[in-house]
Amino acid sequence: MKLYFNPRSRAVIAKWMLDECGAKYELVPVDLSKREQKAPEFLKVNPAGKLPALVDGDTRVFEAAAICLYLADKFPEANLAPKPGAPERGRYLSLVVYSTSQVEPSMGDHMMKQPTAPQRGWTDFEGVLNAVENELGSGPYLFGDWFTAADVMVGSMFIWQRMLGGNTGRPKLEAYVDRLMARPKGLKVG
Ligand SMILES: N[C@@H](CCC(=O)N[C@@H](CS)C(=O)NCC(=O)O)C(=O)O
Repeated sequence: MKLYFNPRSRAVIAKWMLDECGAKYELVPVDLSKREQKAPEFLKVNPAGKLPALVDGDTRVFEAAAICLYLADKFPEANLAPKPGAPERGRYLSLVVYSTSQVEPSMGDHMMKQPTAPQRGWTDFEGVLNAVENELGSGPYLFGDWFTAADVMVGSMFIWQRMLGGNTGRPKLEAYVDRLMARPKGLKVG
């Protein structure tokens, strides 16, 4: 497997997931300052010209959430996802998609001090924080003691916020971020 990678990009999320899976992989450096992500060869891997992108034999996967879903299913022995048909599967898929469809853009609005119009398809950041706190329940992870790819995706959004100097302002969520970053293979800030 090849992960197209730059350490200052969302490709660190995919790398974290690969590490949690115990996968063997090669990192292919992509220099964003040289716009290598827009090179015709790379656009054949990810037409959006963005990182991360993963190539596994004849399979190519782009979007961090899709990569996490793909890897969790490819490495069932890592036990990072409820199996298809399991009652938790729907909530798991929802949380992974929710991370990039709502948490991330809402956080973007919040950081750029933009109002969140409901027509945009996501709630304001307070709404996101309430939803994630609610889903986390008493934790320690989104599925209780079970760490899954949903924690990689949802957690990465808040780790990212911390990397950019922000925080949620919610002690329960900050403790969740600390817990994720303390994992031996977890994302580290800095
Ligand atoms: N929704 C995408 C976001 C990907 C993305 O925006 N990646 C950034 C790096 S963090 C990128 O490649 N930017 C370079 C560009 O847009 O030219 C995902 O989750 O994979």
